Amino acid sequence: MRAGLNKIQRCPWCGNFIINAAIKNALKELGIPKHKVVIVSGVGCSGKTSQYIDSYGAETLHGRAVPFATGLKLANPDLTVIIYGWDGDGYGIWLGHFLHACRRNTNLTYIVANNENYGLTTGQASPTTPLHVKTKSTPEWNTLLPFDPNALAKAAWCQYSVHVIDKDIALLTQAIVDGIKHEGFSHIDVDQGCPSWKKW
Ligand SMILES: Cc1ncc(C[n+]2csc(CCOP(=O)(O)OP(=O)(O)O)c2C)c(N)n1
Ligand code: SF4
Ligand SMILES: [Mg+2]
Repeated sequence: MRAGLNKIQRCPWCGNFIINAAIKNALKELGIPKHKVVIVSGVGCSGKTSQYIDSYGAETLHGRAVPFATGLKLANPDLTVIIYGWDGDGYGIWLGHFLHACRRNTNLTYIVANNENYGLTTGQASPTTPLHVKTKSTPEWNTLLPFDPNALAKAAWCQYSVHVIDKDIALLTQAIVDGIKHEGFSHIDVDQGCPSWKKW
């Protein structure tokens, strides 16, 4: 249990603040007590999310939050398990975990803070970086087409896969409420503002 929350270590105006607030709103609306919630994250700017929300939490390895959370839920089916991940983490390094979780349909809620870059490592291109934009790793322009995470999820038979923007906290909260209520694997891709690196 994270009773004493950690010092904030994110840039001002980072979209992760809004997503974290929406998670808190959703848990409050559903009336789920904090001892029944586990936030599982990997490595990235959002990695400390479990320390900013008063519940149980686990910070796992880069890209490994999905299998960790799957084991947790299978062993403790009464828990509400929320995975908080990112584009580089979940769509890049370990895309396979995401797609197989869609197929397996374990009752988990997977929120992806998709800022279209590798923020923590100072703004390299990720699998969702738009074509032709400049990043740290593509100093002229990004020559690769981004993929559509919701289309991938649906191709892997995910029955609840939505795309929302962090600016609309009411819609985001509702998407998380619906995702938690969905009995199976739910995927919420959030268009996340990253004022430090996402200049497009
Ligand atoms: C196995 C492994 N490879 C690489 C890294 C270095 N690393 C840390 S965060 C990160 C990328 C983060 O990008 P993203 O997942 O999109 O999260 P963001 O910081 O943008 O929220 C990388 C490559 C690592 N920690 N572990
Ligand atoms: S680099 Fe981007 S995602 Fe990371 S804390 Fe700063 S604004 Fe947020
Ligand atoms: Mg990212």
